[in-house]
Amino acid sequence: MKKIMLVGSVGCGKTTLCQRINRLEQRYKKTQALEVINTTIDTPGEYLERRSCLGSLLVTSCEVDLVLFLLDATESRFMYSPGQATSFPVPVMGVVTKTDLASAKQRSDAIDLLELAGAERIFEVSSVDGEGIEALIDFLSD
Ligand SMILES: Nc1nc2c(ncn2[C@@H]2O[C@H](COP(=O)(O)OP(=O)(O)OP(=O)(O)O)[C@@H](O)[C@H]2O)c(=O)[nH]1
Ligand SMILES: [Mg+2]
Repeated sequence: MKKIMLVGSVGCGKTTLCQRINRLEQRYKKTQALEVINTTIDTPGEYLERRSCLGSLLVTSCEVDLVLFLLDATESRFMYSPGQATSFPVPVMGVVTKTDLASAKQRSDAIDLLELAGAERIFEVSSVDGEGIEALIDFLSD
């Protein structure tokens, strides 16, 4: 399994996805600090949202093979900068989350925004109904 770090704004579904890809029980827990779960590093949404914390994400990304930029398809805020992926020393993939709640337009807008942020490849997932989870796990298992 590739080592990954999950990045995304508060409540976008990082911890829930982390539980899903590590086949753990689904349990809500607010992320307060960087947390290592097997080969996954979960991060608090505040680290992306507070510009002063961005350095911590960059330093920690040196420990992983891949960074995943998550974006909640139903969220109107966009916390990534255009091309932000290029500031990371490892490849960045995009993950559109909460597809079970999103319209087709919200999903395609989220894909466009993750491309704008510089994500190389984009996955669409729902941690609730399981859409896209196996495809993501397969990709991470390569
Ligand atoms: N419907 C739906 N809800 C989801 C999905 N993923 C997460 N949620 C819900 O969204 C809320 C926030 O999920 P978290 O995984 O805690 O979000 P997070 O990105 O880890 O948030 P922080 O730790 O605060 O940065 C929870 O109530 C989850 O149950 C999804 O795919 N579909
Ligand atoms: Mg969390």
